[in-house]
Amino acid sequence: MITLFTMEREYPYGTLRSTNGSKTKVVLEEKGLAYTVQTVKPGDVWKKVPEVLQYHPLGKVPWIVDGGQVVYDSTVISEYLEEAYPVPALLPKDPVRRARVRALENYSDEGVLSTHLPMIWMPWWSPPEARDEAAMERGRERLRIQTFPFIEAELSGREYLCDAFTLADVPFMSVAMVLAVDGMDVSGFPNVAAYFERLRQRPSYRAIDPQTPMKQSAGRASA
Ligand SMILES: N[C@@H](CCC(=O)N[C@@H](CS)C(=O)NCC(=O)O)C(=O)O
Repeated sequence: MITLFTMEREYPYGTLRSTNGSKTKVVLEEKGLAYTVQTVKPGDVWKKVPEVLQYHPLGKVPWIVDGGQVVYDSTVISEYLEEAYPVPALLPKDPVRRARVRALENYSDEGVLSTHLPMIWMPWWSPPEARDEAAMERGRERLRIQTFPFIEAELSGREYLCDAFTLADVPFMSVAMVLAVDGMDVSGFPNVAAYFERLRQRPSYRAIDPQTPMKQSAGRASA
């Protein structure tokens, strides 16, 4: 049984989840693996307490424990799960296509999940009166100017970023989750808008859907 350590918290407008932890949850779900979720207190992550640092030396989530083995960093976890549990495959076999998947996954991690997206997502974890709306709008503007034109073009003639659903699409499951709460209008990017709807229709999205309460999303295979 795999244990996923991540941050999740219930709010009146839905269950908010770590975007990187959500990546791991989606991969576990797509592979149909049995897992349980242990929530880590956001305060313990921000304060980098020893109980977190002993598992993740950067003091972040997610990490997993699989058969006593600790693996941290969502991208490394995805690659680990792909190698340890190869069916169904989330990476193509062809080296050129594998490189495309990895490049797009890296683009989303570096260019969206660790940059523009937290500008929108972090304030949702605070009370409405504490939110800096102007900063949130700057995050949306960066998605509009930098991210969505690129993704719109990459999706031309494709349902997913590398044709079939792969690890390249996993970070965008988290973007779809964030924007479901935020309500950002993406209609100016028809391929992107249809892609988000397609991602939200996948059974694995249910585990990170803000409408799914914490206790119902702790790994369907473990219930
Ligand atoms: N590259 C890491 C990034 C992990 C990350 O930034 N996680 C956030 C939560 S989504 C976190 O723990 N932030 C706390 C911090 O940066 O101190 C991954 O992909 O797992």
